[in-house]
Amino acid sequence: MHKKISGGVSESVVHDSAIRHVTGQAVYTDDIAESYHQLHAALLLSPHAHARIVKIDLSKAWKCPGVEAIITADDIPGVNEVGPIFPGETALASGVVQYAGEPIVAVAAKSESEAKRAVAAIEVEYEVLPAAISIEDSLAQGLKVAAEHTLKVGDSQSALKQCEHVVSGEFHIGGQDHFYLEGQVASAVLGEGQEMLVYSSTQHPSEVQKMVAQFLGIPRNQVRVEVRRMGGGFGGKETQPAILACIAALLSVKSQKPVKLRLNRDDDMIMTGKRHHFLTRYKVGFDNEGRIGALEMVLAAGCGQVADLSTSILDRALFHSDNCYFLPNATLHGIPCKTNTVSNTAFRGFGGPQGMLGIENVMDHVARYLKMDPVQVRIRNYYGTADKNLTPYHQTVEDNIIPEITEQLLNSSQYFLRRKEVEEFNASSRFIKKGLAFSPVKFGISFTTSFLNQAGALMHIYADGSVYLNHGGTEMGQGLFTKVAQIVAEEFQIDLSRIRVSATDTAKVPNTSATAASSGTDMNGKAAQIAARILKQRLIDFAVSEFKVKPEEVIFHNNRVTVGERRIGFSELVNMAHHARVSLSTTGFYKTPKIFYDRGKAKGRPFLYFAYGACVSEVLVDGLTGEYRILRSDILHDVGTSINEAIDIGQIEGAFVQGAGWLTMEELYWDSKGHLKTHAPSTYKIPTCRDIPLDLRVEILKDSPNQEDTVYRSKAVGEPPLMLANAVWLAIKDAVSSFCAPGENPNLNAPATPEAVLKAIGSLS
Ligand code: MTE
Ligand code: QUE
Ligand code: MOS
Repeated sequence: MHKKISGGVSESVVHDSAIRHVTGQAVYTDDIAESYHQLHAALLLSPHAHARIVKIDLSKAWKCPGVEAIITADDIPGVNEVGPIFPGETALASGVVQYAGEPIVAVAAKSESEAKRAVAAIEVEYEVLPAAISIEDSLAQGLKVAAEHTLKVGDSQSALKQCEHVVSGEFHIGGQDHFYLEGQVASAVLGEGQEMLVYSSTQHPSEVQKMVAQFLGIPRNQVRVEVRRMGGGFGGKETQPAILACIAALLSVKSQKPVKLRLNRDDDMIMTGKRHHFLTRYKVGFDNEGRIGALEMVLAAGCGQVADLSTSILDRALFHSDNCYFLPNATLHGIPCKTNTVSNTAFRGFGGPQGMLGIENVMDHVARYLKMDPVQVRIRNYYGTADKNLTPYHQTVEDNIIPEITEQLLNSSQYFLRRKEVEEFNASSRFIKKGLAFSPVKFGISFTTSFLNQAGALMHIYADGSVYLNHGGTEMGQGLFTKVAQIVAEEFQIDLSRIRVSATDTAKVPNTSATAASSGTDMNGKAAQIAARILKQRLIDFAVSEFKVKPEEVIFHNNRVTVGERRIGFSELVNMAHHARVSLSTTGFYKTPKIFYDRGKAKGRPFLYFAYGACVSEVLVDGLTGEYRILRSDILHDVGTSINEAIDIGQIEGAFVQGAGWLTMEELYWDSKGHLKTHAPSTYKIPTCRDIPLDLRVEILKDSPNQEDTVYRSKAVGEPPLMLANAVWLAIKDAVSSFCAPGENPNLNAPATPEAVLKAIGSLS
């Protein structure tokens, strides 16, 4: 057999920046060398949740030392607009402020502290207006950021009347701060001819380019956005970075100097959007075996002051309100509630986690009501074949592997044996109870807005045989650059070390989509593969004419090319092709096939395929304090054929722990005036190494290639495993329920903080 290349597809190579990450050599936006006349910006944020701006007095601020530029909404030469879907969303408040933390004035000065001192000298007069803070406030007043939306299959209203049992309930699902380690930052550098170069920590360079161009009133070809990496994005850097970039760019134009705007942690948490919190209400009808006959569910999403991506997020929540379960009759209704709080935005899972937790809570309610094991109820309701595979959005589920995953995981985790042990333990322990839960995951892959499913790549082979690649995706720690480079190495059959992926740059690949919806590798990997195949074909054509062989006699393997009887080094062939005047540069373009969605009819095939997984979690709950530990979590997750198992396992572990944080300890609290009280790690607790399961067992599902023609039959992995953490919340709920009589369904909200756990126990009879 041939010797293999080093770093091809399916090899667990380390992240291309791993060493730089841990040695501090990785360059983030704030680390880029500053110019000698660099300016730093600071923002004045609204102290009120809702108010009219009566007067802004900048006279004292202008007199502060070091000040070089001050801007308000009145100074914008183009349009004050950052709305990703709907117009009317501003970078700087104009006339009114709609949340506490909204930026009103920006100052650029020689140092950050001088800029902050000038901000403190700004005088603003407000006329305070009434504010809606909670989802309940918003529902009562009928405030919305966009239209309501419904998915419908069958006839839930009449079916509910036929069901043997009907139960209903409601619960709150909290939001979540992204808590990326690197905060939001943008650095604008004005070049010759008023060209604007923006270094932005963004998942969406093309959108930053578009918004900056609009803001300054110049064409997009005058704006270039570059991002080498982010210190985490998690969805928080899809739309939010445009606000900072627009402000930094305009300050740069006004001062004619480079300007950097970097938020500190408190301002970042106060000013930028988070995961949507939800109020979920349900009514479910089922038979004696726990089979669901009808479901009506209302998802009220707390969107904040403007829409941002809320409509798409609520859509995705509705699309995941079935999870793995066949609902013959369902009406799923979404309400995008407007509140005078920061506009919420994308966060890993993009509404999917909230939708999925809703139905998981329903499954639990049904099982407790019938006094059945929740696993049995779940399995009984799984999507099946033929007449049991239609989703509420009328896509059929054709790649369902959740039954196999379930069987394998229940066995490997010894679920039923441990269920007995938990019951025995609980029978003999009065104040400390154990809880055990199983939860499946099915997550739809593709942007549900079909046109976003496109990606591009730019590839050069230099005459020495080294390969330079740029694609539209951004690196935020998820390992995208590494995976795409592995794909290119595999295509050319050359070592990974010969491939360089350069910083994402709007001048190299234009009009890109956000790196989001977990589809970074699916799409950019394909675009790079297409580019590589174009160049490879040119090399084959060259070899065929040069050496008079048939195309099939040209074979790439282990850094060499076999051409008939000859063996030529890859770089040698490249150099020969160059001398024969063969073009060694190309673009690659990919668009996801098969997908479409008619939002008006709420029908279509929004997803190319589904990613699956399941988790069993066991917890220990102290009924006197509400405190708990996750004792053990077993995960079996589907990544199709893995491009890099080490990276995939990292994604599964990271997403699961992030999900567990969301559902257990991360609590956002706004007071009645709309001030976020949890705006620093002192009051907002993310999971640390002490909070992960004492025993965490992660397995990738073996021999499960993607049924669809994705790159090397892999599956997206970025978001789906976050929802495995539903099992942790359900396990806590299971422990809570053992403090009460059989058949009762405790009313537990998310996050299940110790306070929420105590409240749920206290609410029981
Ligand atoms: N992993 C790390 N380390 N950092 C991140 O910011 N973002 C997640 C996920 N994994 C994120 C991450 C989110 S929200 C998405 S959509 C995907 O990565 C995006 O990258 P991908 O499509 O290349 O998987
Ligand atoms: C998942 C996502 C996104 C999505 C849909 C998904 C996402 C995103 C958008 C979006 C939709 C409409 C727009 C736009 C963006 O949709 O991240 O600019 O006009 O940005 O299912 O992750
Ligand atoms: Mo991820 S929420 O789609 O950036």
